[in-house]
Formats: sequence, C-alpha cells, structure tokens
Amino acid sequence: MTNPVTIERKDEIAVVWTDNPPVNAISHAVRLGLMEAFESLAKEGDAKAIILACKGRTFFAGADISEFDKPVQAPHLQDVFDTIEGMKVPVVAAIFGTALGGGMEATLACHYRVADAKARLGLPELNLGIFPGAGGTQRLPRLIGVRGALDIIMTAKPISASKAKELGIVDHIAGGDLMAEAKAYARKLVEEGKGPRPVSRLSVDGTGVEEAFAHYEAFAKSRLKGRTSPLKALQAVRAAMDLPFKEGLALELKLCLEAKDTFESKALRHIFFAERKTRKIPGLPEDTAVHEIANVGILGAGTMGGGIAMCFANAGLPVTLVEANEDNLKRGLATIERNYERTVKRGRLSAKQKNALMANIRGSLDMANFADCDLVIEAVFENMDLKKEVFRKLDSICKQGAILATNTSTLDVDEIAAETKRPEYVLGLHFFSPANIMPLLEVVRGAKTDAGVLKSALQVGKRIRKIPVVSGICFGFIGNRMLSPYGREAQRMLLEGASPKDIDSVLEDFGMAMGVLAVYDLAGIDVGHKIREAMRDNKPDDPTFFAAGAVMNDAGRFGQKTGTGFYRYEKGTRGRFEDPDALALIRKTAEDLGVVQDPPGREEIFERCLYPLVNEGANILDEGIALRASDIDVVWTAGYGFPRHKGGPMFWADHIGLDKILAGMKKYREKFGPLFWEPAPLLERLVREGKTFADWDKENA
Ligand code: 3H9
Repeated sequence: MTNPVTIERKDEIAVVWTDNPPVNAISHAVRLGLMEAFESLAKEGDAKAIILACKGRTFFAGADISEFDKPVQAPHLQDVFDTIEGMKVPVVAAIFGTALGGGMEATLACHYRVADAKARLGLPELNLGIFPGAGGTQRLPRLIGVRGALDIIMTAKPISASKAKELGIVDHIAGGDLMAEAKAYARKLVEEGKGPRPVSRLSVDGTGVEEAFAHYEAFAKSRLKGRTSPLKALQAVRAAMDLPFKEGLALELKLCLEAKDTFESKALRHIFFAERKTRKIPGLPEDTAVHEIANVGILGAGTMGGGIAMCFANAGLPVTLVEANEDNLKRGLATIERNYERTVKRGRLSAKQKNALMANIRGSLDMANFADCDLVIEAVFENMDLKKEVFRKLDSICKQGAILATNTSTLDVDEIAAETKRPEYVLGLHFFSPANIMPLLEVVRGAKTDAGVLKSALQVGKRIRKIPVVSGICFGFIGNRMLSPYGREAQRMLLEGASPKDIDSVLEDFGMAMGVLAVYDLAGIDVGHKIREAMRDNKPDDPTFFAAGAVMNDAGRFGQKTGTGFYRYEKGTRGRFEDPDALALIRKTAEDLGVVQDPPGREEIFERCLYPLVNEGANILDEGIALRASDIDVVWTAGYGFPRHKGGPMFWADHIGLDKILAGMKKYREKFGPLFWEPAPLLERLVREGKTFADWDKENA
C-alpha cells in the first residue's frame, strides 16, 4: 500500500501533503502517515515552519467513517493531533474545500490557519450520532469561547472561511493561490520569529456560558429529541471549562467512543452511506455517456412546478416555465418571488442574489419555447389523459435527444412514454412538496428508459442538491406505496375509536417528524382521496379502507388549507387541535360501517402503523421496485420524516428483529384477516434463513 502522506522539502518550509481520494478522509493509513511525517520532521529539526496540506478536491473531510465499525487502530487521531500541536516550529493549515469533523480538528491542532476564500469549516459529527472526538470539544472553546464553539458543534453546520476569520478561527484568507499564500504566511512567521501557538494552552472564555448551555440543552431536547449524542457533546464541552486539557481530551474520547457504539450512531452512519449509494446503479456501465443538461423546461407553474423551477434556478440552470394562461403564470412567478423574498428577509440571500435567481426563470405561455430545452419536466394535474396529451405535444416540440420527465406521483410512466416516439428518453422525476426544500427525488425508470438518460437524471438530481433514488414502476412508486398501508391502518384505528392525537403522538414519540394524520392534513386530504377514487376499480374489498379520509373529504375538511381536517387549525397559531366535529363524523362513519368501538392501545397503534410499512417495503424489494433496502431507508428518511437516527424503516426493522415484524403481521392477520395482513414472502424467507435486509443488500445490490 502506498503511503498517502508525503513530505515536500524545497526550502526551510516543509509541506506535509495528504493525498487520499476522494475526500482525504483520515483513515488509519493517513493517521500513520501523518504521525511518521511529523515525527520525522521533529527528528530532523531543520524545517523552520511546516504546512499541513491536502491534494485533490478538498482538505480532510474528517475521520474515515467507513472504519467506525472496526476496532480503533493506533495511532488515534487525538495522538496525531497532539504530535502536530507539539511541534517546536509553527505549523500552518492550508485549508480549502471542506474541512469537516476531524479535518477541522486537524486545523485546530495546527498553530495557524490560512484558508481559501471558498473553504468551509465545520464539525458535523452530530449528524453521525457522535461528536467531535479528536480534540474539537476541547480546543474550539479555548480558541473562540464556549458560545461560539457550541454554535458550531451543536448545529453541525459548516461555516464559511470569512465567518471563521470573523470568529478568530482562521488567521488569513487567501484571495489568490492558497499554497503560495500559505507559504508566504509561514515565511513571514519565521521572519518575525513567531513560534508555535498551541490552542491547548489557552484558557476557556466562560462569558455567558450558562445561558449558552441552557439554550443548547433545550435545543437538544426539542430539535434533536430522542438523541443521546448531543447531550454527550454538551458534557464534553463543559469538560473544557472544568478540567485540564489532557483530562478533558480523555473524557471527550471516552464519551465519543460510547456514542459511536450506539444504535443512533450506527443508524445515522447507515443513512450517510445509503444516501451516497443511491446513485450507484447495478448493471449501469461505468462509461455510460451522459446527456448534457444545460437548460430546463417546466410545464405548470403551480406549487409543484414553481418549486421545481426554483431547484434548477438555484443550481444556476436557466429555466423556461410554461403555464396555460397569463393569470396562472403571473401567480406562479409571484409565489416563487415571495419564496425568495422570505429567504432574503431571513438574511440567507441578498436582494441582488434573489434578482439573479429570478432572472434564471423565464415565464412563457407557449410550449414551443421548450424546443431547445435539454430536459422538460411536466408538473400538470395528476390525470392520465392529460399527461398523455402533454407528452404527445412535448414529443413533437422538443428537440431530438431532449429528456422528457413526468412528475407523476402514481401514474404508469411506461403508459405515458408509449405516447411518444422516444420512450427511451422518458422517465419519472417525482419531487416532494415543497419541491424547493424536500431533499428526496424519486427517479422512476421506465421499461425502455435509456441507461444514459437514467444516469443524466441521477447526475442532475445531485446538481440540484436532491438525493435521487431510482424506483421501478408500480402504483405510488416506493414512498407513496409504503405510505398506503401505514396511513390505512392509522385511518382504520380512528374508526375503532382512537383519536388523531392518540395515533400521531405514538408516531411522533417514535421520532416521525409528523404523525401520519397530521401529514394528510398538511398535504391535503382531497389530494389522496382523488387519487384513491381514480383507482376505484382496484380498490380493496373493504368498506373501511380510508373511510375516515373519505368522510373528511366529503365534508370539505381538506386539512390545513381549509382550517379543518383530522384536526382543527387556528390562523396565526402553528398548533393543531383535536376537533370534536371531526371525532363525531368519524364515530358516525364507524357506526354506519358497523366498526366495533375498541380503541387500540399505544403498542397496537405502533405495531399496526410500522409493521405493514416494513412489510410493504419487503414486497417492493422483492419485486425489484427498489434496488436495495437502503434505498427504501433513504426514501423514508429524506421524504417522509422517518427519524434518521433510526436509520429508516428497513434498518430499524433489522435492528428490532424481522422475526418480531413477521410475528406481528401474523398476529394481526389472525385478528383482521389476510386482506391487508399477509406477510411479504421476502420477510418470511429472511426470517426462515435467519437473515436481515442488510444481508439481502449484500447479496443482491
Ligand atoms: C469525524 O471526523 C470524527 C472525529 O471527530 C473523531 C473520531 C474519533 N469518511 O458526499 P460525496 C466518501 S466523523 C469516509 O458524494 P461530495 C463518500 O462515502 C467525520 N468516506 O461527495 C463517497 O464515497 P463513494 C466528519 C467518506 O463532494 C465519497 O467520499 N465528517 C467521508 O458531494 C464522496 O462523497 C463528515 O461528516 C468520510 N469522512 O461531498 C463529512 N466523507 O464515492 C462527511 C465522504 O464511494 N462528508 N466520504 O460513494 C461529507 O459531508 C461530504 O462527503 C463532502 C463531499 C462535503 C466532504
């Protein structure tokens, strides 16, 4: 194995280079290489200053997460960084790209920091269920104070180089060539006789500390509910004030290793890699040529079309947004502008940037303007006849080689593609509302979709900062198909006498961002109802099937937008309230349908919502709709509010035991019959063979 770390010696300034593509993760080999390099420089003793630098696309992106499942091998990061900090000559970090986690901690072990103007620094470890364990909780409070350190550690969000300079983390921002400026900076230090400046020797600024701790304790309990690593992080930062540096480091390491072994961290690490795996498509040759997508057309400027237009505009792609009439177009553009204005008000966008983004979107009333677009996405009403008509038109207007995509959430993409003379250029791009915010993008692959078209869609998905997940064709694709049994049981339990709050509180206590009934209220009860009505011929033979939603719909209780749905909403408040009128309507429906009043307890609510969700996931996997169980986990964490720290439904199911899910399915089949409770054949097979969904992924994907 070649050493990823090398020393460059041209003059009195030594450069310690790391080259470990793709992101210079600090693996065992890198730790060994760094240790050897600094020890040998210390021994030689003739370098007057040292620069810590990386080759490739970024400075260290942190510790190598793929090693976290293995026992730690010496040297530990803390020891490497102690060695760097202990050098007798100044060590300067040359930061570019993203210095994250252990990468940022490496910079704190250096005595001086020079950063490229576009660099970003951050401690995102909480996203992985751990916290900075290589000195970050001890050095950062010493360098910038507790409040500033807590902001960076607890929000887990990277900051810009200029913000880092303002906070006193970065000493110099390189406007030009980073390495040239880092060397000049180091040379100046030597000339001025400035020696090492170890952060560990600083004392901690305790001003306003208790207020900051109280703020983040509350933040951990509300925004990071159910998680343990944030509380451990707070404890470690406290140690920076209460303990000498070495003892603080030891406590940090102990707590960090404990955090690493929790289910929370394993689940978050699973999601980290799962999100990156979705773009790897088995059978898709590496050299598949992609189609360049330089400009995009969107048909429909409603909520969905407008949101999609924003995604592309944000990525710097020119968008042609077409609507059927002037009023709708004006309204659509005004909504987009209002959304951007809100971001300006929050200080996250300047007025100038907003104008530039708006200028990326050209409104039009004429589909002929799609003629030169490389990709056109239709976001018209969910109706097969309408979509077919739209695709016939797009096929005649759009240039050869243009990709045509439908934003359908349920309809058969092959049937739509068959209307065109280019079915190989057709696929589904299913965005989630609000499209400019939700990270999930289901990429629906038709029977004839060309490999290059699929690859281009995945690439453009990443470019617009979405997590694209490939789905085969079935009603509802991956996400909505699984939502169906989950929501069906929630609605059925309403008829049995549970209240919306009884049900949603169980799901929210588990960690779902929102209970499923509140989700229906948010998405619009009428929307789901219309879709179910359209599939009337295939509706299961059970009159209670989504009957609670149907009665809400018929009473005009569409959810938040009408002020009433399963809950009642009050303008000006963000709360939702139990509504006696809704309960009475549901009770009456139950009576009409002869549903016995026998309200389920919390355990039953939990099992009846979650087990069929996993069971449907198993069917989806078995049928080849999803490529891997981890893709299903990504769909549900990125698109449906499933708690990331539980790893997604399939990872969670593996954790609690597939035999338990299977036994639950059988228990409810006994009670309610086989219509909805037939265990998935794959679930039965895996349990029989003593395997997990993760095993299935290893063997098949
Ligand atoms: C840490 O540092 C703990 C310490 O405090 C203490 C320890 C005791 N390790 O995202 P991309 C892979 S925890 C291993 O598509 P981008 C990734 O899987 C760490 N692998 O690129 C992918 O592999 P593949 C704290 C990693 O340009 C490839 O690199 N650091 C790591 O869109 C490209 O990744 C973080 O949490 C890693 N650390 O984004 C930062 N990072 O090609 C995590 C990436 O086989 N990383 N890979 O699919 C990121 O946020 C992004 O990857 C980054 C680049 C912004 C760097």
